[in-house]
Amino acid sequence: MVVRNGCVGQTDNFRLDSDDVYGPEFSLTGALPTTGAGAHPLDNFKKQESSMKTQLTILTLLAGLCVHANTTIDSANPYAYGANIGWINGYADGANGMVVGQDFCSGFMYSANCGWINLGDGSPVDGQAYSNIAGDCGVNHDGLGSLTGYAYGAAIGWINFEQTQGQPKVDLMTGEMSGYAWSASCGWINLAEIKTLSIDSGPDTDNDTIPDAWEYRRYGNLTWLSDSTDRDSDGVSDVDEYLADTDPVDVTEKLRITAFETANSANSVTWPAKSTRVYTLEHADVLDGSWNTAVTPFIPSSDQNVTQTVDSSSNRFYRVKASLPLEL
Ligand SMILES: [Ca+2]
Ligand SMILES: [Ca+2]
Ligand SMILES: [Ca+2]
Ligand SMILES: [Ca+2]
Repeated sequence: MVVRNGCVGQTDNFRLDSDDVYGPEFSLTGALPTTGAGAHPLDNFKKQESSMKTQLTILTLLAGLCVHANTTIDSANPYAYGANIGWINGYADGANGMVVGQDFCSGFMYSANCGWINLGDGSPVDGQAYSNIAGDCGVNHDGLGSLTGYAYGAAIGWINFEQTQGQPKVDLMTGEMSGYAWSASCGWINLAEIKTLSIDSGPDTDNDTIPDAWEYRRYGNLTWLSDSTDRDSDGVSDVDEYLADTDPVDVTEKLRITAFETANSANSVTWPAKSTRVYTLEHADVLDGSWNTAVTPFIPSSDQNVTQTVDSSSNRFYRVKASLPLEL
């Protein structure tokens, strides 16, 4: 396939063949680009809308071969930028755009200059993450915000999401991305202006509300964990263990307040926390169903016992809630 003229620095005889599994050899060279040089590339994007419509027609045919969720990308903050290829729209047409998942990404980004860029088909062979070997390629998410692996554009080849220099990342509190992806044919692509509104839970083929990837990672199959069981009999259902990302087959691990202390006229609350979840500490003076936020929601930097100092009330109830990122 011939590289489009829009990719500056490429000649029209550069070829990618269907058996080009890894694409051009990856190397990290050169300075990181700065955005916004020259005329505003968004203007350029709008001028090429007619070109995009043609591409959308083609994509409709491709989309029938695999199932994609709607994009998670904010339509108001959808753009990555490559100095050599201009803006790349993660929201795309709104139906086939980029999907940031708990374990892996899927869907497409769209470049007016370079066409559609595939982030993966949403069905890794092992159900957990793309292996990035033949037929199983895409961009993975480690659950902590870091993106790794390969996207692919028919016109520009492989785009490497790597954590050595580019360090592409999603802020799990805001959805804002940062860092760079690397294209051997087009250079660095800055992700800093893309924002995802949610983190997709991924496939749930056994319909038990527990994402299949989490079931595979925690137990290795889809049959043991379910929406009607508490497999380790710790009083927390498998579904609630997923919501708190605690081990569903370890009776000693579950979300609970493990210490409460009063010292120096302040109360402190301690609980075991995971770096994949958002925690909210709430208080109430009476148990009438209404709770107030005691500590601004946060994600701990690592799995750890968290202690939060709250107030000095001598007669108050506290509770801790775990939430999936961007689902408060
Ligand atoms: Ca499931
Ligand atoms: Ca299951
Ligand atoms: Ca349990
Ligand atoms: Ca447990």
